[in-house]
Amino acid sequence: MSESVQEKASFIVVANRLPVDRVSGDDDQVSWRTSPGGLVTALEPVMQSRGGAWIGWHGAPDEQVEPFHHQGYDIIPVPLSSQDVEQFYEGFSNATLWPLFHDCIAEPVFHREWWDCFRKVNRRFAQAVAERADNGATVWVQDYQLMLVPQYLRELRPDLRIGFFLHIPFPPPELFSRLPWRSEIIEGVLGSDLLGFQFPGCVSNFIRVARRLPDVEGARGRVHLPDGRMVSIKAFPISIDAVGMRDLANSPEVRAEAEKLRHELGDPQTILFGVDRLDYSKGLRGRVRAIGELFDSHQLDPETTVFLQLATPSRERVEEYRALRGDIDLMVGRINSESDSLARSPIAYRYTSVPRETLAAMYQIADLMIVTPLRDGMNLVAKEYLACRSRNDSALVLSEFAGAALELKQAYMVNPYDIDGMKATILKALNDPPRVKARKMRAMRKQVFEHDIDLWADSFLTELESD
Ligand code: ADQ
Repeated sequence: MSESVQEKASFIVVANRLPVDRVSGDDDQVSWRTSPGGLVTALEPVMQSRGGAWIGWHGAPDEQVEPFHHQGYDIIPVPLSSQDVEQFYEGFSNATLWPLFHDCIAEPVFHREWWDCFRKVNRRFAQAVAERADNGATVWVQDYQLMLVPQYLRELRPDLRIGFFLHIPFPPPELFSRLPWRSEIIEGVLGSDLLGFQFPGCVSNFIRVARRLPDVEGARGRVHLPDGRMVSIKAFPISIDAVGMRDLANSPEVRAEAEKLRHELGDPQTILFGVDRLDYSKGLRGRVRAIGELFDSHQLDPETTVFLQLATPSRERVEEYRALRGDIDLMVGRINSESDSLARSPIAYRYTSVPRETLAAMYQIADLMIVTPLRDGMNLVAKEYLACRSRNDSALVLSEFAGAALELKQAYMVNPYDIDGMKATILKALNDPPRVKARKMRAMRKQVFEHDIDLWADSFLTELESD
């Protein structure tokens, strides 16, 4: 395979972010490192075998980076100015669409300037793809930041096969209808040949909304447009590299790190674990409240039990995220300061991102994994935990509002708005007999290993490329 950037590509992935992070060496030499993440793991082999390009933003504003070749495929950076970051990314993507699509847990903000910028940047991405795509190429557009790209791209290049996958939920029509630009967004994604969602409820929500457009008809996974085109719409639940995650967790290095971590936590008998981006959709406030009350009432004993919560910094310039961070700091501080135990704090809370190895070690020592989003497209954390737990001696508490709940039916299911219900389920998950837990874990692990990320990518692309 050539090491130079190809002029044209027959397979293109376009996403808001590129799959690489810039690293500066001691000698100020700049290099690029593959970012960790399921999407990259899944799509790298496909791009390498087909000769692909990944088009997206490299992460720093007001900077033009030349295309380069990386690990067998091409990286094509699309520049964003500081104003684009503010209005397209932090604004329309993350303060309008994100809360709107997560059932309005936070109030969506509508600004006409943000919308104008969103259109402008989506055109820029579509233009970049149009210039790079070979005749008849397959293009896979990722996520809510690029919902207008399919339409703009089709206008420029009707010869392409265009797929779109939404990683977050698609809301019910009653909520989606609030969006002043609702028709434009729907027309935007309908530029695709195939539209993928995380779970079937999103498919029906979308079809109900699309049918409101003039002369559009839709039913049973298809939408027919006035120009005679037909768009297929289907659920493709995303997953993880289950074998890769299991092998990582079982490696001697990770096992050693797990032992070290357990010791650093004071060798507790029981470890409860949560790990999320610090996002209001992940249900952290309710989770911390429920566990705090269990410690307060001594239903959880701080002498023997620790709740380890890791939160990855996220969207720190968006107001809702700053407020959330402050709230969690306060709640954790209060619970820890009021604890009777002088030996250790009941909650070990870290606001940081950690390497995959450390995360795998944490999954290894967690007796109870707690995943309680108020709304989530899928939630990969739940699946990663299952992949790492070969001994079947632990339990997963899972929100019924995560896409993952539709596949992981044997989890200890909770309504994350119901604090008392969550407390009772956490205690039940800790105290159920080992054979009950083992049965649940086996069934869920089977589901995750049989439905991994390769299957997800293959089924989407096979469907997109079939006639
Ligand atoms: P996210 O909202 O980012 O993704 P999620 O599915 O939970 O949510 O994936 C988060 C990823 O980040 C996991 O792989 C996890 O291991 C990692 N991670 C979290 N905190 C970390 C930390 N402190 N250090 C290191 N790694 C950390 C969106 C949608 C989801 C959907 C995915 C994929 O919101 O619903 O599942 O896309 O489609």
